Amino acid sequence: ATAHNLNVIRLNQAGFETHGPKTATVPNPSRQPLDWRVLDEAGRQVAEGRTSVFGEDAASGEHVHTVLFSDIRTPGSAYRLVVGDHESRPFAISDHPYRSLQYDAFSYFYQNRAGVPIDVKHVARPDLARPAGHETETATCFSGTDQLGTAWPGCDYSLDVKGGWYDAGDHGKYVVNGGIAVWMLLNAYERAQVKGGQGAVAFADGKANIPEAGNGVDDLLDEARYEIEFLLRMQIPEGTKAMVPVGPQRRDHPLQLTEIDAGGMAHHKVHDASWTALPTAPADDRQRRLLYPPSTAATLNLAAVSAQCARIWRSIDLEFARRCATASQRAYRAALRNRSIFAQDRFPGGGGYGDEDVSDEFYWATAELYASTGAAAYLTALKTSPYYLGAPRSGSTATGDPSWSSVASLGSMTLALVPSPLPEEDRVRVRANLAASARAYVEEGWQSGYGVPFGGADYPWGSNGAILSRAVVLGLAFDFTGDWNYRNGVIQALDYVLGRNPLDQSYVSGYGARPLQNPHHRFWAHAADPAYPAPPAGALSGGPNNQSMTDEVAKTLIGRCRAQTCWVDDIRAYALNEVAINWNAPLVWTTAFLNDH
Ligand code: 9MR
Repeated sequence: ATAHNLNVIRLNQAGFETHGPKTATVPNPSRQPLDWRVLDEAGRQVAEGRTSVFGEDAASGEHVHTVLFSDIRTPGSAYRLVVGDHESRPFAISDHPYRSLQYDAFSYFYQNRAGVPIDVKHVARPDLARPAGHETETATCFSGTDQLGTAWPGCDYSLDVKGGWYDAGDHGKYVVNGGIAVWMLLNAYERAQVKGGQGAVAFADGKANIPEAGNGVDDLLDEARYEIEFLLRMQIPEGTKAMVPVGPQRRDHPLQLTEIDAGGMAHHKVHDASWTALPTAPADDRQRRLLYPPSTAATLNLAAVSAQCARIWRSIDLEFARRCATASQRAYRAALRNRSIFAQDRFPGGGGYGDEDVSDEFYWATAELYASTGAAAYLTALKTSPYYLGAPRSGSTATGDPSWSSVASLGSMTLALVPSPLPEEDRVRVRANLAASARAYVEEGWQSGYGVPFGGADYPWGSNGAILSRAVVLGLAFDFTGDWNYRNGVIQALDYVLGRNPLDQSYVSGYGARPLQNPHHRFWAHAADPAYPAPPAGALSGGPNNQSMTDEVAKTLIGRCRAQTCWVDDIRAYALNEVAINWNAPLVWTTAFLNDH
């Protein structure tokens, strides 16, 4: 779309809560406030006022005004906001504007399952059904020479690593990203259990359209378990040796490999020998699937998530809970033995997800194990961590942003939320630190012309996921403090991804007047080949990225966009417009949170 197609009044295209905050942003050079009014369906004026002149906004590059019209508290389907000569699109006000999005965002996970057919009964359109991809997936280790000249010997075992979710638009499965995504879904479950009420039954058995509905177990847990079973399969059997790079190494050089006792470690990832073409339906992939070396990060990620699994399933399926507990302890021990084995981005065919600082992963895994077992030894270990209770670190908020490479906040959220023998004063402190992060995010929202709780003039790969992951911290901070600024911050984040942004774009498929349509996805690839389906509703684009503009579309924008405008709805634009499990998970979390009141 070109600029003249855009509506200059930018607001959440999916609608507003009856009693919630209602804000819009209008780019306009005027230094003086402008008159605004809101009309109802019949064209009657229901509110009026004057804009606030925000001024120059760094992330959009615009001079903007903001409009606050929260006082309209009558549900309606087609209000319009008028500012000067401009009229917004019709927007709705309703009690639960996020109810269907919660389930559509959740369905993303089912529809990206590997190893099983996607059944027409469980999708919104027949063309979204597909045969199973990678139905059998017994993989052995990469052998041969990597892109930077390391000779890898391979391994003398293979693992059955079927199942789980595809990571994103590609067919890879990566333990660290699978782990944080499943953790976030399970955290939504744990949060709802602690709080009780409506949220605790939102994903009760039969509420979601997945094959397991009716099996007596909460649907959210069924979906999460599908991924956990895969993560457990990535763990290396005891008594197994592996060749790995030990310690920091030169990034641009062949690696020095050493043999280790790898039992209990997790392989970092499994993917094809080379990237599958776009489009490729999962069932049509004929390439070899390979395991890539174990890493400390993946191992601790597995330790963390399987500990969370152990405590949740204890009352639901004891056998599974025990399997998780055993896997967690094995992984944790293996990581303590092999503390600095880092994944290296040097293999063709998949993403890197490399991370050479695993101090936060140690903290997270230890926190999960402590919350699950209450064993004092874990608390002792936690107290030696620089992240304990979200201790401030330079350059970031008290608890740090949640992301695949930065997981300390996940540990802090668990310590703050989950009942455990944690000393009361420590629980108070970790909650206060989460609230301090939330407060910082809210303040960044005040510094943003579009109200987004993500300041600064630079937006990273997956910025929409980063923003919604902050909104998870905001949501928990609201639960802990009752401060409505934090709940409003969650709404501001959703307002932004649903249309209150300089591109006038809903980044969620199927929602809003200008929804995401052409995500980078190998099956939802209608934009590349009409034989493939368009995306289902409820998928979130990675979003604007002015930091690593690596794909062919993004490259054409370098130097020609400001952070929030470095985006195109183009299937080729993997650095801007891919969809991914770690971005859809906070979309589920935040919509479930808002629906729970
Ligand atoms: O989300 C990841 C982002 O933080 C990285 O900057 C980027 C480049 O390494 O990779 C992103 O993850 C991709 C992964 O490597 C492969 N599957 C698709 C993921 C989303 O784009």
